[in-house]
Order: sequence, then C-alpha cells, then structure tokens
Amino acid sequence: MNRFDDAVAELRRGKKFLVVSHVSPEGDAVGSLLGMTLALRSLGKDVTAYLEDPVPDLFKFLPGADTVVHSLDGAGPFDATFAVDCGQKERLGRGFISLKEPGRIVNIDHHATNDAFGAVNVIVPDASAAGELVYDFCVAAGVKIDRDIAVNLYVAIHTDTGSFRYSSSTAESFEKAGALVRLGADPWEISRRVYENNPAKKYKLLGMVLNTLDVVTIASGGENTSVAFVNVTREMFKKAEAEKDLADGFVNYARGIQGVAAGVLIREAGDHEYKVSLRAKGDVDVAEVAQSFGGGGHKNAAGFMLKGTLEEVKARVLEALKGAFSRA
Ligand SMILES: [Mn+2]
Repeated sequence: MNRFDDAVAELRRGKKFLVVSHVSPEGDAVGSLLGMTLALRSLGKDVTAYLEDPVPDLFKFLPGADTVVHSLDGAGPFDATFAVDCGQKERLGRGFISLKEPGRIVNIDHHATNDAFGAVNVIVPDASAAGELVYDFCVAAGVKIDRDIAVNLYVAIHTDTGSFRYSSSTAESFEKAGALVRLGADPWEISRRVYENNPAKKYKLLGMVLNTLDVVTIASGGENTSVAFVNVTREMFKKAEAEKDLADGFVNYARGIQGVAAGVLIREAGDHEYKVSLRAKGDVDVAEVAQSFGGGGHKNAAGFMLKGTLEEVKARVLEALKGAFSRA
C-alpha cells in the first residue's frame, strides 16, 4: 500500500481536473501546482490550473505558468480537484470556494496544521516541500517526469528549504533534487532566475528597512539571547515604489544576526494595524507566540496580525518572545 494509492485512484477515475494552491503563492505553491498540472496533462488529462492571485514575476519563467487562470467563473464540473501546499480550504481563495462542482478534493500537503479538508488527504509534515510530494505522486502514478515538470518541482523544493539550509531539508530532499537535476533541472539557470534577478527597488526598500534595525537583549547567558526587530511602513513602500511582496524574506536578515534567537519584521498593513512575521533559530517556538495572537505557522517561521501603534505592537511582541524564551 502506497500513501498515494487513493490519490492515484482519483486520477485513474477522472478525465477533467482542477489543480489549485494557496493565495499569495510562493515558490512551492507555484512549482507544485505547475508540476502537478503538467504531470496530469502528460497523461492526456484535461487540466485547469488555478491561483486566486497572480504568479509572482520571479516565477513567471516556470514551464506552464502562462496557462494558470485566476477566475473559475463558468468552470467545471470537474471530476476531481488536486490541492497542493495548502493547509486550509479557505486559503485556496474565494474563486475556488464559490466553485459549484470541484469534484472530490485530493489534498496533498506538508503543513502539520493541515485540517484534512479533502476527500482524499495525503499530509506528510516531514516533507520539506509540497514539491517533494508531487514528485512522489508522479512516481506512484507512473508519470514520466520530463524537464518541464523537473524544473517546477526543483524550484518548489529549493525555495521551501531556503536553498537546502532549513532544518526541513532531509536526505530525501537532496535525493529528489538530485534526481530532478538528472531529469533536466539546471541549478544555475534556475538560481539566476530566482535569486539573481531582484528588482533594484527591492534593495532600495531593504536599505530603509535595515535602517530600522533594533537588537534587544532578552536573556543573559546562552548562545542566542537577543531579538532583532525591523519594520516596514507604507511610506517606505511608496518611497521605493515597491509592491508589498518585495518585503517578503526581509525578516531573515533580522534572524541572521549573531546572537539573535528570533527575528521580527513588523509590516504596516493599515491604520494602527500590523502584520508581524517571526523567524527563529535555536529553541524558541515562534508558532506558539503567533498562536497566542491568533496567528499560526511552524516552530521556526510564523506570523499574525496585531492592532496598535508600532511601539505598542513591538512591546507586546517582545513580551511574548521573552515568555517563549523562558519556556524554551
Ligand atoms: Mn510549502
């Protein structure tokens, strides 16, 4: 018995499929969505790929990206929907939620917090990326992984592991990435497009954000004993003429500082409303902190929304992190 038997059975039973992933898609969402879409198409299936939000510019080079649709008006009925990299049905977006006939939902994901919203659920928290699971699905379904599928799945795994730096990177992640390179994914070609291809305004914004850096010591003794805050305001976005998603990842600069246990990015979302992103190294569980504010995430990466002034938000986050630090 393979964990993908039921998912493969849905594939054999149907002809017309929908493939979906989450709103605000990143590399794993787009790569897994397109890898799955191309895999199903290679078997002669009629496949619609849907994302509520646009494909980020950085990922528009991915094979199949030009076939993604952003509306499901008048679409369907589908024999089944394959949802990848998404823990909650609501995160698939309004267009999908209001779709009348999605068919049975096959939920393929690696988030531990996945609520098993599918008729078939393949949830593997140990997988570094949903892209790993789409790879396994292809093997289980007898799909011949061509270069186009390989490029998508390589990008999914490479981006979700932070270029194989995060604790989620396993021997299997490397093995699958190696197999994908053998199948035609070119590491340098992909790196150039994904990592060496930043708009200049992103660096203008980063300069302003790094100027706000505030490192606060929260404990004495031990290896990582401080918290690093950076913040980004709507004014900065305006000045840099930058879109919101260009600040994604800036929180990693805060975490990357020597002696820092957790990095915090506070992003102004509205009047007295902030989006807080937390990144930990070492033992602090930032998912616990995020949950205490009504958010969620993983042990090392989590986020939530908070109301108040910037100073109030910062003070509350600092208190919560101190608490988490003392429990760790
Ligand atoms: Mn993922």
